[in-house]
Amino acid sequence: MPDKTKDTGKDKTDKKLLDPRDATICESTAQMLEKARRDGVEIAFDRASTMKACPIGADSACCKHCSMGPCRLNAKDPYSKVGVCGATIDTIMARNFARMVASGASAHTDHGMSMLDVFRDVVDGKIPDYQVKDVIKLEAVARSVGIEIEGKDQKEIAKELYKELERTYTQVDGEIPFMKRVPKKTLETWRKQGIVPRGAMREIMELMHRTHMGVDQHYENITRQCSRTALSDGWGGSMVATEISDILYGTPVPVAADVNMGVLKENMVNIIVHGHEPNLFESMLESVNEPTLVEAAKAAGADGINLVGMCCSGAEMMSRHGIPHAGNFMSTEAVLVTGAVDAMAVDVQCIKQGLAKVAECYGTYLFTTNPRCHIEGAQHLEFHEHSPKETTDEIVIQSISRFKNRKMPIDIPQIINTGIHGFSHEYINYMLGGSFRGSYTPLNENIINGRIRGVAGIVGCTNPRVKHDYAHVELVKELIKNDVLVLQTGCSQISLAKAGLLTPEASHLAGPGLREVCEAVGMPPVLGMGSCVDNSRILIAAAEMVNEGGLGESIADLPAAGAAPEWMSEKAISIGHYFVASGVYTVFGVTFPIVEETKFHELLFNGLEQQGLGKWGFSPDPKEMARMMIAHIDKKRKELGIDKAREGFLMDLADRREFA
Ligand code: SF4
Ligand code: MSK
Repeated sequence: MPDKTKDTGKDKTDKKLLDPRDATICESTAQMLEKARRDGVEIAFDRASTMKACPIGADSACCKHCSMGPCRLNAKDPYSKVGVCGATIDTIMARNFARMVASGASAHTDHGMSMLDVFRDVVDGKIPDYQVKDVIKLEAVARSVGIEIEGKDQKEIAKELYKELERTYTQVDGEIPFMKRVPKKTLETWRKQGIVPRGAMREIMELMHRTHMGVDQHYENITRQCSRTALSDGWGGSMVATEISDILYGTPVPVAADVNMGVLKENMVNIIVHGHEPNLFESMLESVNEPTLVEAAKAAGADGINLVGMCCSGAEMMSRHGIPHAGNFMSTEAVLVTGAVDAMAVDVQCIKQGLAKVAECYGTYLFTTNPRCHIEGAQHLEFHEHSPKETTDEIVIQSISRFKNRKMPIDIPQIINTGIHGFSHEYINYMLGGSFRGSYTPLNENIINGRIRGVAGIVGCTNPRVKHDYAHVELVKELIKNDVLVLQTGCSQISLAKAGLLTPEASHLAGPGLREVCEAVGMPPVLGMGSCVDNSRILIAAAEMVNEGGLGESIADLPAAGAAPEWMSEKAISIGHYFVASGVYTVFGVTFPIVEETKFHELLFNGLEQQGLGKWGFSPDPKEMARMMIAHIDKKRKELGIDKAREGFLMDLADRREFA
């Protein structure tokens, strides 16, 4: 632990450390970063300040795929050297990129497959604690993959759906079920390019094989398999995860929810669930409402039990049930510094190992619950879907004992932001079209008539290499100001919720056209759709917009763009690449693992678009990012012949103002 200098309250390494308000725009996180330093506790912001990123790795100009290396190439003169085996910079970068896609896709598809396992056992009556909650969704998903539902009972439909969706993972040859949801022309392009995915297991396995030393050594061919694998995530594993979660736990509809560290309560037993799979969280929701446990909490002197989410399972539970949310990825250590968290239960993905040390410093109980994710120093209490409450009840019991024996002073930043979350693509359909004529027609019409300039999906992580939350907020403000409707998921949704943009009142920050639509419908200009796996909801919304008509024939024709301005995970690369392969211009911030002016760079940033797919973009500056996305949206409007309509709308508006 670093030495403290008592008079300033700062530790001796401070010279290298960022001012907390330069590290984050989240006031709660900044306050807790200050407190952590006073307490002599190190969190990721400070680790990032003191550990410089490796410049060769940042450019992806190194390879360690065999023991003839590791080989380092020269990013400044990329064609001056090759690896010992002769691998060029393009092969090395494409292989590294492909392995990020493979890893990210594995995370989502393994999550989806776990959800499908639970669904099968629920349907077979082996898990009495969960049920099919959303029968309408069950039937809709079954119909969407071609299952005839007339005359069949719920169990029959569910069993058939399980069998069909299992192919998403295991299918050796042929197209996976959700290809039926892909707009015709997009699917034709994929068939032409040979990138229609088979089962995710096969695609990921083949991608790992191809990127082994001495196998695929053509960056274009590696990228094709990259696209196929990423599509098996977005239109496969991730989509199954979202759809099955909705079927089991309910499809989200808009709900008011509180976000930020002020949702912690000093006089209550505070339990945080952090991770990605909803099963643990759903069971915890049952446990914290168990009368005997509530009584036990009261007997320990608490006013009750306060269940709070973080990161993506938090975003999912907030969207589905309005559970309060304490913050995104970069606040998960900081929240423990409050001293108010009695227990944090984690499952999989984006769980920093650093949590264990911080939890130990503040006496918080950290529980790992999934067999895939143990952390040295954390207590492992394995969660079994067949007896879920055994684990979650035990976590609540231990949390109560920690409350009773709290030793740390409590310091909770008293900041809460209330917003509206839970815009599933089904609800967008209903909201815009009304209950009797639910459709995307009004959205398409408002895009065609120019009130809405286009649609942007702003998603992804937060990252201590850049000012936390800043790029998300600035980018989204710039987009809505320019009449671009924003759809959000994951940690980005939490950044914007903390900035107060997930409220109908935020429409005053929108341009005149978007504001008019938001005010007419009573919706925020920024629609929160759930966790990072729920990016599949954005894909479905995009497909619906194409199928509705008037905005081209493929996703690549839409006046739409995507961004992950503060990305950090391999999952984000897989998500980015499935959006690109689906036809979306996708811009990343922070850094991009590639050397510019190489053939691989040209392929990702230009060549894929010429093949009828989308393309990658990069800028660390949110204003520039917005400019790039808006220019792309305007280019698409022009190609669709609807650019004049927007000019007309803006001229009408000027007239109306003049005569007002
Ligand atoms: Fe070097 Fe080639 Fe081995 Fe990579 S595969 S470490 S480039 S020799
Ligand atoms: S949790 S992948 S930091 S969005 Fe889904 Fe957030 Fe990114 Fe993890």
